Amino acid sequence: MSGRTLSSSTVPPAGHELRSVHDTSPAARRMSHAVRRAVGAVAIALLTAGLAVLGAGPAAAHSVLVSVDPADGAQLSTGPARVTFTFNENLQPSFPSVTVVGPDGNLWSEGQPVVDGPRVSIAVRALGPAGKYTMAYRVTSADGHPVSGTRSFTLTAAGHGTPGPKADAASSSGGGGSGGVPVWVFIVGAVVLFGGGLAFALLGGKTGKKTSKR
Ligand SMILES: [Cu+2]
Repeated sequence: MSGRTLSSSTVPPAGHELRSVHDTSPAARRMSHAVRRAVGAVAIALLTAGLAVLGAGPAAAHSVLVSVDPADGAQLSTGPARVTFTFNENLQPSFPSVTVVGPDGNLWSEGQPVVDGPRVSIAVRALGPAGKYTMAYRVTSADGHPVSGTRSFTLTAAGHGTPGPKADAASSSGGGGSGGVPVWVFIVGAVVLFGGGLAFALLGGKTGKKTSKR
């Protein structure tokens, strides 16, 4: 009996509620539409934000090295004419650097690196000593960030080529030589300035004390 009364008492209100929803004024209906739209907009915003966060990795990533010729770890009996790094997208042509450094620490690449779409390459001399040659790249990614790395191949039979300059000397003269004032000049300058300021402050303090005493 109680169950029946419960059901009979609950059903009418439900129907009433339903009816009342249908009977709402146009203004109220517009309100609910607006709310639904707002909720939908928020949901879409959250979803796109989530996707953006998820997509941030790949979308904002640097250009990625896809392959190198000769292949990383290759065993070669004769040296390659060029070393070519290929990336997943076109590189920016600014400030590319590609070097091939031999087991003797000498530079075996020569000339300037060439950027061609997704590739950057450099000419290589006839090689010298057998052993590991390190191929290094530093390029400007499509997104403007620099990317760099090294790969290597092994020359199994010594060649008769003549090396370029020492890799260290070449890189330091290229990087620091034109850079101008070395760091130690700034350090000495800072020490002199600081020391001078300190001496002035101390002397000034002493004379101040003396004059105040008198
Ligand atoms: Cu980047």
